[in-house]
Amino acid sequence: MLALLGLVMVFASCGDQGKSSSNGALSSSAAEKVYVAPGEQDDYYAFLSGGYSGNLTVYGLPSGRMFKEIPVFSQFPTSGYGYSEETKPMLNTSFGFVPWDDSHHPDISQTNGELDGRWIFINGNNTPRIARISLSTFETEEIIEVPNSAGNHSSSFITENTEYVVAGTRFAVPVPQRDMPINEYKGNFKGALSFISVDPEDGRLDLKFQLMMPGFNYDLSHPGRGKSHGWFFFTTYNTEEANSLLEVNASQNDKDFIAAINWKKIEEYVNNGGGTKMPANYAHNVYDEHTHAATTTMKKEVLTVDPTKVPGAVYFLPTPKSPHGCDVDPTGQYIIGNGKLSADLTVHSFDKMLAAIEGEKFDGEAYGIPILKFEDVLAGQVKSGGLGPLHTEFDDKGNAYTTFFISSEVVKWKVGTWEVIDRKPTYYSVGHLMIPGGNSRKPFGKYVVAMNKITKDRYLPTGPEMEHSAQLYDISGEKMELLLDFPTHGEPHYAAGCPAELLTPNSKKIYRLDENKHEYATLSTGDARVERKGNEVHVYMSMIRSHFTPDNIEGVKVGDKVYFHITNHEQDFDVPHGFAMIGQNTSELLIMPGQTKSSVWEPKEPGVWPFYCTDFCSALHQEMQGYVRVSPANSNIDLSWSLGGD
Ligand code: RUQ
Ligand code: CUA
Repeated sequence: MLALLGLVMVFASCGDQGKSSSNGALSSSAAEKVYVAPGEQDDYYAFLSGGYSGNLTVYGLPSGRMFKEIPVFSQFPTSGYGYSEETKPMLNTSFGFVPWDDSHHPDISQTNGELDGRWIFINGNNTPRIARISLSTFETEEIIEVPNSAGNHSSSFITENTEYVVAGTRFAVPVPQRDMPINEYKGNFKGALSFISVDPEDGRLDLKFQLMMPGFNYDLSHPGRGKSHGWFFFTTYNTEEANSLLEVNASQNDKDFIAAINWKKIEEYVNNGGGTKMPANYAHNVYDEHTHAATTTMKKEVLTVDPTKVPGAVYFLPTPKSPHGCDVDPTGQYIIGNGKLSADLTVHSFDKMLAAIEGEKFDGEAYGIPILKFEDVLAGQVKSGGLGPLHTEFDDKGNAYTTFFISSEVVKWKVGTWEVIDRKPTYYSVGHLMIPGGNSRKPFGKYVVAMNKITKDRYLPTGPEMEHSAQLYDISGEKMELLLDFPTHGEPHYAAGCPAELLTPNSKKIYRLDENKHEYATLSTGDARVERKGNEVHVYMSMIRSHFTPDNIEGVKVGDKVYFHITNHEQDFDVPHGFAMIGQNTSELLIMPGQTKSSVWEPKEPGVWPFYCTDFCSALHQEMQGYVRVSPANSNIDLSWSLGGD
């Protein structure tokens, strides 16, 4: 099998030099379909995970224009996220300050199974975390660390009323972590599936319970919806529980499992006092839109649930060949396992699953969890003719679209008859794909975006590495039509999209100055001042086009820690100001209208040191500057500050 994969990969990656003749040069109608004239706006938002950038990028469809990079798990000097005093706590973990992660699967909040456009969630895969981002401010508002986990990959998918966002561990680990021989993995490591509740009002996250599953690798997951609401489905691989050379050793079993979790049942069990509290240590970081600052709370306990203690809550559905994606169709009836070492897709039936459970027709058990019979739960197989299926999305007309990594294509097939309707090449080696709303009861079946792993010849070369590439297809007709290539940033895994009008009315334009509750805010220029507390100097500064108040400061000494707390007094849309100080060992601050941000500077040498606004904000932006006089440590020059000589 591996030799075959290798062969096909070589074929797939070298086969298409330039555009193949069947696709031809793009017709002018394709160009018109993606052309968004100057001044006009796109129809859809697309949020692409940034993969190893740790962030989330925002695009418009159909133009493929990138609008923004939202910093989530990584420090972002462009805005000062993770550098400013207010945002540093967002990156706290039980491992200390961790300023990077690998972000994978964004998912937009839902109400009644439809996108509601309130928040978007994304997982940090490396140091397990889940983030919640406001779709009004486009800022990361909350990050919760996930204990007892590693490789937080089968995340961050939400249930149809955003009751929970789940986080499943890819690497099984000892729970609790301890010093033990690696080769005693089998039977001893655990795979935690975490259910994090989302407050319906303010979105606050709380780790409600962790299901301690056998030590398989939990790869991806999707919620049940409609009739299967209340269930969650997770693919597994390495049911062999190998701890070395997984490439070979985790491909031994003909079938791994999809784990079907009745989370409603477990929720009930937990609400009735079930589960075991276990000591833990994990960070919960919350950013407040009114104080403009984040705080970290270290949580010390987690509620764990042993699946064998809740009869009827967890079952295994045998699924061939090391399945990757686990996708549920808009009706909630079908659960698709994308066996990445196989050519066929396996589709399980929710109704059949319930009947098999009812009839107690089991095919043995694994660690006390009943295994259902493959034939009893199988709805059908898609004989795709492709190789290496990874992920499936759905449109609003009963069709499914599956990516094939090895054969580098998107295959369209009919849900229910399983017949293949169309296939189109991707350039190259496609991973995820996204249809706006494609993971909900109500997809918007106009476009699909394919996110590819290999770019090669699609763009002008940029040295040994090229940004990954996405392809946009029109899927409104029977056949898919390739419309556009566009580069992406980092490595997009999944993406989430929605109609533009779902978000635009609520998009925040400014922060109101009269609602600014920052403890160091300077709400009127009369309050601007400089205060000394021992060797700490706090500068209460305001900014407006085109000056800082104050802009001359004297009496600072070598050895001081100077905190600049700067409030932007603008109340106009899209008028941030920046702040940067020469030699400062941090990034700039980019401060939104009405917002306060702080950064620290430790002057090393006596002198007169300038600062300036980094964002070209007015015709007199270049005049938006100032000086700090720094005297020797033993100097007795008093603190003073001024603007325009006053
Ligand atoms: S993965 S290319 Cu991180 Cu979602 Cu499948
Ligand atoms: Cu303010 Cu430039």
